[in-house]
Amino acid sequence: MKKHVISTLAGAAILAGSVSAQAAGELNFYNWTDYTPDDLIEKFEKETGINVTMDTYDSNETLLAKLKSGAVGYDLAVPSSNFVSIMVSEGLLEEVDVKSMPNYKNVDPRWQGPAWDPEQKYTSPYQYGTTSFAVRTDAADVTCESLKTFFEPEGEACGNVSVFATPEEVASMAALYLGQPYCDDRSDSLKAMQKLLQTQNKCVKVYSSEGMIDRVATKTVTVTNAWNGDAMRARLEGTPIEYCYPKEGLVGWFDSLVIPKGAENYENAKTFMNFLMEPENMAMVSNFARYSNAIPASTEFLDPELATAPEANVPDGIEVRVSETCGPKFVKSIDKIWTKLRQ
Ligand code: SPD
Repeated sequence: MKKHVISTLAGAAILAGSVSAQAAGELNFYNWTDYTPDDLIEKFEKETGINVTMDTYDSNETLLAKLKSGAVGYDLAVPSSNFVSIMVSEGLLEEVDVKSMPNYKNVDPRWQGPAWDPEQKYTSPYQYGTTSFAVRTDAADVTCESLKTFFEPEGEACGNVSVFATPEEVASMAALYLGQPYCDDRSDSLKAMQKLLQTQNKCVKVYSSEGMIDRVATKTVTVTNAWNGDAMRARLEGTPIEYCYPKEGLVGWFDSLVIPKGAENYENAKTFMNFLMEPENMAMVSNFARYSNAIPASTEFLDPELATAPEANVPDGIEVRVSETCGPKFVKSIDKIWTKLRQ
């Protein structure tokens, strides 16, 4: 009996030990769909012995809601710049001294201490790019010239449009088209935005922030909301697609790694942040997802077509207006407009 007690205790101790040893070797990574290369994760696991579990989301709104729900269990996530300040002010992120990491020296000085994290206390760089729309070049009634094609499509294009499933980015594009500042919560501006989104709604086939590459490849839609990297991937896979630089401009964004509050594997998350600031590793991300990154020395490892790709090079004279963190009045209003639109 005694032996049993001892062995039970020993077993419990071993179990406790093995649980914590296992916990020390885990990393739960929550990232946008189709944004993390498998070979990068395999390399990280091989180099560090840390086992990575992936989960994905479709938008900043989904990520924010998940972190706010408290039911997290994630050690790393990738919000866009305009959501970082919301997460910081709501106490959803762990502090992490990114500047003291060995590979921080590899970050382009112009992206060190960025506006959304001036002391680099919460974020390390992932990728950056633009949001616009793309068209099938073999389709009727589509042109890249203006955001009109996206918001007020005509002819055969109407009924064949795909739009992101969350309001934040669509509202920013609508602001560009309407000539408004971002986050404009004046009632006339909100009314104009609502009217425009209702007009567009009549021509929308799909609201989704995922699966754009397949929908365009199969010609399920001929006009689609798009991030530049996804559009480049679609083109390289043989789809006749053009990423549009409309005269009204594009939305710019920068995605970063952050550690959610209470992350169980905080040290492993830091290890990944540092790992990703290694030029060769960051190049693996850009070669897969086809966006720009903030590690200049990664250039020598990048696929050559990235440097010259039309999707990665904004033509002269086209404005890229970086997305902003909107105030509560605007967020509430646009959520209401969006909910009504999607009923
Ligand atoms: N395939 C997923 C790409 C995610 C890019 N991030 C977009 C941020 C938009 N604000």
